[in-house]
Amino acid sequence: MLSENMQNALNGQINKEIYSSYLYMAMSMYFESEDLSGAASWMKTQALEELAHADKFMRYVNERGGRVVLEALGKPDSSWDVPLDAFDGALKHERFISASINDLVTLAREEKDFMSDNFLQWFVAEQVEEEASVSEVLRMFKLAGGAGGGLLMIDRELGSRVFTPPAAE
Ligand code: OFO
Repeated sequence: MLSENMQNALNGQINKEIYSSYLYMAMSMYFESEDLSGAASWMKTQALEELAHADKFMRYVNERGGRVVLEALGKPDSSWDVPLDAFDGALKHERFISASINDLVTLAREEKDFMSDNFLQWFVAEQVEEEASVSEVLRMFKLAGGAGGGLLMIDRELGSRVFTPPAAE
């Protein structure tokens, strides 16, 4: 059985994961409006992945006899001037999510909730990938200088990303 503290913290994380999806969907729509269909598709894939993360947390709370409570979502940003700004925002957001996962692990250890600690290790590893993949795209955008043929090449490459549900990884 989850402690009330842990249950509340996990519900908070579920909200953050669904918000991540909302934010990346907003970024996807921004890229679509900029005629960057590859980046739009990359971000839509990321939005789906975030929903899969939320689902993983929700199933875990239920498995441990807890109660999932869905809270209101914040309004995501939508004011990016150039494509690079959106990926910069995505990296900042992923660092925030990593810190939040670290806080959950700290709480699990303080409470000697080793089941939650073990469950959370999947997310600790996932955040290494999340930060790395966004950083890589950001680097590519910086190299391309934000315009011209380089940008189109990056956009084509980003369009090749496909969604893989976590369970199938
Ligand atoms: Fe769920 O990892 Fe990104 O936010």
